[in-house]
Amino acid sequence: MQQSSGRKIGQWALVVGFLALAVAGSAYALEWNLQPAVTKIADDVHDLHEYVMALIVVIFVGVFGVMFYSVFAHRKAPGRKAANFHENTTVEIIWTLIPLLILVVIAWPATRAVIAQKDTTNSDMTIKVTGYQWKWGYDYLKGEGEGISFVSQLSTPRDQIEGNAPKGEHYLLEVDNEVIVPVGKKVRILTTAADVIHSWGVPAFAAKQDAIPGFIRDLHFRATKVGVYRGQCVELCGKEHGFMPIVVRVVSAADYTAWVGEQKKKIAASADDPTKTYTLDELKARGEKVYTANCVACHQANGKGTPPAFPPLDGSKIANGPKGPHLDIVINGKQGTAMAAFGKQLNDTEIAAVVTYERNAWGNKTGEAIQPAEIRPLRK
Ligand code: HEC
Ligand SMILES: [Cu+2]
Repeated sequence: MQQSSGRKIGQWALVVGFLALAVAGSAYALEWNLQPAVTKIADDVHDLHEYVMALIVVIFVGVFGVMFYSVFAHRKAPGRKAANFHENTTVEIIWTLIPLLILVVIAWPATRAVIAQKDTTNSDMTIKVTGYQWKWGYDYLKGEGEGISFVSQLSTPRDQIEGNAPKGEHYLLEVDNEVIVPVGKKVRILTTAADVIHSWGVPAFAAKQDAIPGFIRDLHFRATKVGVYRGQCVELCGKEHGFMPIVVRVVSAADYTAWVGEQKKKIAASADDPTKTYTLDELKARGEKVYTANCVACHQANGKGTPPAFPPLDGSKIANGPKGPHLDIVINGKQGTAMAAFGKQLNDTEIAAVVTYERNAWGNKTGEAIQPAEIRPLRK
């Protein structure tokens, strides 16, 4: 007797402890709800969430009510004989039908929401999103902004990440180049990736889709409110997975047009004119940049390469011989080796510049300037 009442007190203490924890927990996490919805779909998802939640509460109270009542009312007393009942067809039919009904009333609206979420037809504009370790590339493919493309990277200072500076308001949720879209327009996003699987998602839009190398998936959203909405890569993609946020800035139609105009001007200003003639020094300076961005990983900044895998360019027969074979290997690559066909990645000016640089850097002194106009005829 003594022992069992002690155990009872212990059990009650446990229950009270859990309740206290739950209350304290929810008071602490004041922002317990989903992010405010900014699209019709997100609205539907919230409604669905609340509806299912209510349903679950009813089921919870029903099931646990019966259970606790049974435990209490039919608890075992000394000498009591247990009731013995089997195979009650009515009860079996009821307990099959009720869950079936519950499933239907959940599945019906849920399926409708999922179908609406997947319907990417009739979009006003299309943006391709490419996941990289660890940043996002954006290419505006259809609509007013067609031709705009940029890379968007985390802009939180390293000091904050390493704990040497106080954390900012949008810690790890801020980027250098935001995705700009107009309010009220249906935006279709194509997702893909260049290395491993990433996933593009913005909770306020209820929009999320894996970005898979070699595949194109799509999603859409139509933002109803101007504002800045933040998301993150939501597929574990390696060491900096938590450092590739997504920031979408929804602006008015007029602001969007202005932004597009600005971007187009920038593109025009930075475009290379493939018919222009440059001096040797101009080509070398530009070529060094192209080389640093595209070639140092294998051939090294000092041109010595890492033989035998990656040959040195300093003193190489190709970089010091006739320009034909040199241009050929850079434009077309070398099949079966790591030397890629850079003709697909670089424009005429960049190829002319990098080859000129290689022919005049380190110990290489051909004194030869290769002009962009020479590249076009060599492209296949
Ligand atoms: C991923 C590694 C890699 C990168 C990046 C790379 N290369 Fe190469 N490159 C190679 C390999 C491997 C070879 C040797 C191919 C072979 O077996 O002939 C090579 C050969 C060459 C050669 C011929 C050298 C010789 O003497 O045989 C030239 C010229 C060259 N690369 C230029 C470039 C330029 C210009 C870039 C940047 C735009 C570049 N490479 C980027 C791997 C690379
Ligand atoms: Cu990722």
